[in-house]
Amino acid sequence: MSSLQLRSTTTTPSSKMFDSPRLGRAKLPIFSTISFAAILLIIIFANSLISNLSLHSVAHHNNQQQKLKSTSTHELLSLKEEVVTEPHIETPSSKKESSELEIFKKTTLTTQFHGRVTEFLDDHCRGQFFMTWISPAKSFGPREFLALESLFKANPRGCLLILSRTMDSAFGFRILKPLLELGFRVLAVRPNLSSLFKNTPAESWFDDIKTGNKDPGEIPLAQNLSNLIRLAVLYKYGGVYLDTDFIVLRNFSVLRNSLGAQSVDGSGKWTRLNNAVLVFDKNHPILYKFMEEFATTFDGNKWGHNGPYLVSRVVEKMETEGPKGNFTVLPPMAFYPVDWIRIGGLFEKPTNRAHSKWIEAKLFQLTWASYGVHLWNRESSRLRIEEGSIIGRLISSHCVICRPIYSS
Ligand SMILES: *[C@@H]1O[C@H](CO)[C@@H](O)[C@H](O)[C@H]1NC(C)=O
Ligand SMILES: *[C@@H]1O[C@H](CO)[C@@H](O)[C@H](O)[C@H]1NC(C)=O
Ligand SMILES: *[C@@H]1O[C@H](CO)[C@@H](O)[C@H](O)[C@H]1NC(C)=O
Ligand SMILES: CC(=O)N[C@H]1CO[C@H](CO)[C@@H](O)[C@@H]1O
Repeated sequence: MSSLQLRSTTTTPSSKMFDSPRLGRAKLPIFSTISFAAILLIIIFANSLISNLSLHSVAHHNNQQQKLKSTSTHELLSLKEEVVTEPHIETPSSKKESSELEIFKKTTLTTQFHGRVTEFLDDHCRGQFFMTWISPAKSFGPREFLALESLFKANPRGCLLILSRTMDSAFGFRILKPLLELGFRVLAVRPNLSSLFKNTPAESWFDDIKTGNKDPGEIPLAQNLSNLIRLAVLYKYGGVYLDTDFIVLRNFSVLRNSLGAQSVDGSGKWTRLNNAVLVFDKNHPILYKFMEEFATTFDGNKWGHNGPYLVSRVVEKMETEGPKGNFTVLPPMAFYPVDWIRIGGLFEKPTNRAHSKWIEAKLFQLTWASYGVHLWNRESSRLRIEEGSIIGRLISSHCVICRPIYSS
């Protein structure tokens, strides 16, 4: 109960709108009791999280914490949310053009792809991290850079490979250079999709798209490719995939073969998984299944169909077939501690005492119980980071270069 009440002091209009009336604003006098209870709960929770329990066992201890809102509201709202993390995408305007897309072009860089990746991911990497970037390099802004900083703050020995045609350029190099100068290992690589998808279920799907046999749909192909590339790159090389709107708060070395739920029902059973964070060993069978599902059910016109819905579909199927698969579904607290609807609240400066206390408690909770925070870029990219806000404070304590953020 405690963390529910804790949430209710959020001041975003949108969250008020969706809170149930019985959760109305918390009153000041009860607040310290609540904070105390919350802290206890969080400590218990953090411990169970750290010991890497499955969603079910964690939820068993904490299911009262997870009652967010009714499933029907959720279903209604989730339609809007499963959108893009990357704006400004080049759109193929017709089928004919698809074979001429930049992303299919052969260049010296694409032919060197596999060699560059294996050379970069050497024995000195304490973790292999991957991101994709499909927008122009000039759109890789301060927010995305903060995601990189937070990754290296908590995982200084990690190696980050950004699969991107646009960032694998002189311009992209200039963006990443400050991190390289500090000794962090990051490289943007233009992918060779044929070699990435070779000997996977994605191979024939990709051939069809390339030759124009399959309609890529109205929604930009590149976005859907990003959903597939993350699966293929983990399948081929193994490691951690992260969206560029994910602020890392913890060292990922304890995680293996895991993905996260973004929502759970009253009993603690997940209702939607997300693919913004994926941690898998090379050749993990579930990645193969994800790609198989992608290739057989691809629908370029349905929001989320090849992304978050896809991983949810496959995992659900596997769970109904019985316990197997050797992977862990982590509770929302792990990667998606804040619902996309409420994400705005994290960007707001404290407005009164109750709000300040709520911010402290939330920061404490995030710091101890979450591996990171997905920022739902679609909802939050235009929000200003206010001074003293949760995001502002998290970023100041999880940066490595630490440029001023309150203007960005
Ligand atoms: C991708 O790599 C393969 C070798 O692995 C090479 O034969 C092919 O030409 C490359 N394709 C592109 C587009 O560079
Ligand atoms: C994670 O933390 C451990 C222990 O502090 C450290 O040895 C390891 O290098 C860290 N991982 C990364 C990727 O930096
Ligand atoms: C299951 O995954 C764990 C790591 O998450 C690994 O240590 C173990 O060997 C795997 N077991 C099987 C049967 O693949
Ligand atoms: C069929 C399908 O999943 N299309 C997707 C293309 O990419 C966007 C962005 O990720 C998705 O929202 C669409 O659903």
